[in-house]
Amino acid sequence: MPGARAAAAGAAPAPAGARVVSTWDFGVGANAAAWQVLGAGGNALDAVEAGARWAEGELCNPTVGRCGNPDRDGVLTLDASIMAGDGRCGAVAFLQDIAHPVSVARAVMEKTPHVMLVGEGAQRFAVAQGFPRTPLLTEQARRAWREWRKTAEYAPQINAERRQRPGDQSNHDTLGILALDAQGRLAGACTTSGMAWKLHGRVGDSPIVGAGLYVDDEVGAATASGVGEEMIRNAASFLVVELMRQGRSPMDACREAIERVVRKRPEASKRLQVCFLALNKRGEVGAYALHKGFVYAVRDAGPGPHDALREAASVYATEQV
Ligand code: SD4
Repeated sequence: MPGARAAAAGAAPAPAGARVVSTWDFGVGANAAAWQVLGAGGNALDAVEAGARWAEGELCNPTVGRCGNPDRDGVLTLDASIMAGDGRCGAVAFLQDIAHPVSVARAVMEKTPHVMLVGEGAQRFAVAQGFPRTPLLTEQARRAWREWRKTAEYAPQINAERRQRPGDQSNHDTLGILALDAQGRLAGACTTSGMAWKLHGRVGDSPIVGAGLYVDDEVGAATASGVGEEMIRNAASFLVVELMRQGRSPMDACREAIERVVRKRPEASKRLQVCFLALNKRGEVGAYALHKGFVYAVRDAGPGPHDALREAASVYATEQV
């Protein structure tokens, strides 16, 4: 099966320096999947792919993978990226009917001279690589889309990702996952169905290296969630990593990037959510959001609890749900 990579066999005790962080409530599950790799001495790249695949496949939620909400024409399109700390990266955007976009992104990285494939070309490449083509839009997502069409208003809601779509088992958002392995290698992945009810053809920040994800072994890694247009405008994940390069802590770097978003669009910032999560090469973690409500999960060799969520500080202190 393409993309499925086993953890190292005969594993020693969990490596002390390894750590993985992921966005939102489902970061706990993604971290657990990634830890199967990291805890067994595996590498950061395999770990983030495992975590992202778990989010894409193992649970049904309206913002990642097979159960995602569609665009305004009722079509589900997926975006994903993956990056290693040595600069290797791959991405897919506007991909349809392929269940594991993060693994297709990895195949783009490893098997082509390119960084990003989109739409029909990405799908054709995926099928040629052995990824099955399967219709992904669920009946539930179709119903939600029909409901949305009654007003057909595109107005992303702050922290909508933490609210349940009727009937969903769980409700989450874009998964951004960053890992540091015991050998000091960093990697990250980002996977999403993007903003619900977007224009057909819209691509967000998640598959854009430097916007939704950036990783550099010399410094650290960053990922983003929220309204992707703001991340693209500010090359935001790259910005967070560059701020860490200049000596900022992960949290300070995330805060400065958020403040940049506010300075550029102060009025719009009151109505939309933007969240950053960062991990530096020493394993220090930081996060910051525009609005209260952004949570993330951390997993390492420590005693846990491994299912605890941490809430990021924010510019606006009131939770707007
Ligand atoms: C996007 N950043 O497509 C993604 C979606 C997201 O909260 O993170 N939503 O813009």
